[in-house]
Amino acid sequence: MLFVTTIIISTLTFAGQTGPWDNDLEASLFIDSPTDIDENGATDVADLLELIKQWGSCTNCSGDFDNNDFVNVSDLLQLIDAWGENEIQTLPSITVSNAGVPCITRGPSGELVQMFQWFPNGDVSVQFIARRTSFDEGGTWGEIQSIQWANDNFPHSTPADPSLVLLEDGTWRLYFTSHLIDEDKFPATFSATSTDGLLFEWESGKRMDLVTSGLLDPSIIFFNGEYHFFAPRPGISHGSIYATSTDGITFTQQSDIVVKGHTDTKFLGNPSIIDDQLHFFGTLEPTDGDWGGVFIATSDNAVDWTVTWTNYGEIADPAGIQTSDGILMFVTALYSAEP
Ligand SMILES: [Ca+2]
Ligand SMILES: [Ca+2]
Repeated sequence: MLFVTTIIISTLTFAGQTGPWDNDLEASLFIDSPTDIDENGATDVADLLELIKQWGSCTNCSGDFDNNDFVNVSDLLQLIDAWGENEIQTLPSITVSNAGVPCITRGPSGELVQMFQWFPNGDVSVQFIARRTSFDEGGTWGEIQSIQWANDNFPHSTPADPSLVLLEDGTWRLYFTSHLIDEDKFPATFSATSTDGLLFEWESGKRMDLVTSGLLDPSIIFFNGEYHFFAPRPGISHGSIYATSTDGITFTQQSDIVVKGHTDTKFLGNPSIIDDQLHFFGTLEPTDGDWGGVFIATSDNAVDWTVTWTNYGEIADPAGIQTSDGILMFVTALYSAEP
């Protein structure tokens, strides 16, 4: 929840914003390069050393870029030609205006399913969680639809901060922030289930809350046999509130996550599994001004994290997913008239 609503008061307001709808959802693609053998985002010395190790006759080898069963000069020349950071492509054609706070996951048929908060009239009076899907690895997207609710005839704030999880049986659970107006002092994390990813039914109770403050921006993922819950701790510039669950319903809070050596990597964003490793796409706490930027960190156990990429700028609250072309990342960006 980056935004101020009448009910949930965000701690963030952003420079240049005239309202909470004043954002774009912008996409970029980290294009995989075959010469980045160790997949660290660049073709560099480690890849060169690996290629040299494979030098000579070599079948099914990662350094045999032209697949001729030899790692030799032609592969070396290709590696040298690609030397440096992998290409990052911006994708303005799939920008969504007046939107932010994305999540993205795969559906039962391998399609990409994205959710976000949408202010379709450029007006805060109409806002909801919307979704769209892509069946071509993010190249093109279907119509934006508002998700529907089957049983929400009780007083609560507008659901926000979607985090969508595909369950083992092909149905969905959506985690989100809301606030039961008659019952609770603070917003907390709730959940809803759905068979089609469009019509959702609230589940009873809360999935997570804090006793002394609101809990915003939850993100949940199933990894290594359990559900992992992340959310920025209100007022803290780095790390994450952290909880685990075996069923996705009852979460046990663990010690907060601290990213060693970093004071600005806030777990406002989304986790994703890339090459079997847990990644977190998070938000850099601003040091000067109101927008800090975004980061990517990796972990094998969800507790110990290594920051692998940072981008400082007027962006926040990202989500990413592995596609056939690389890593597709969405960020919440300050609205620009010509995306
Ligand atoms: Ca590399
Ligand atoms: Ca070769």
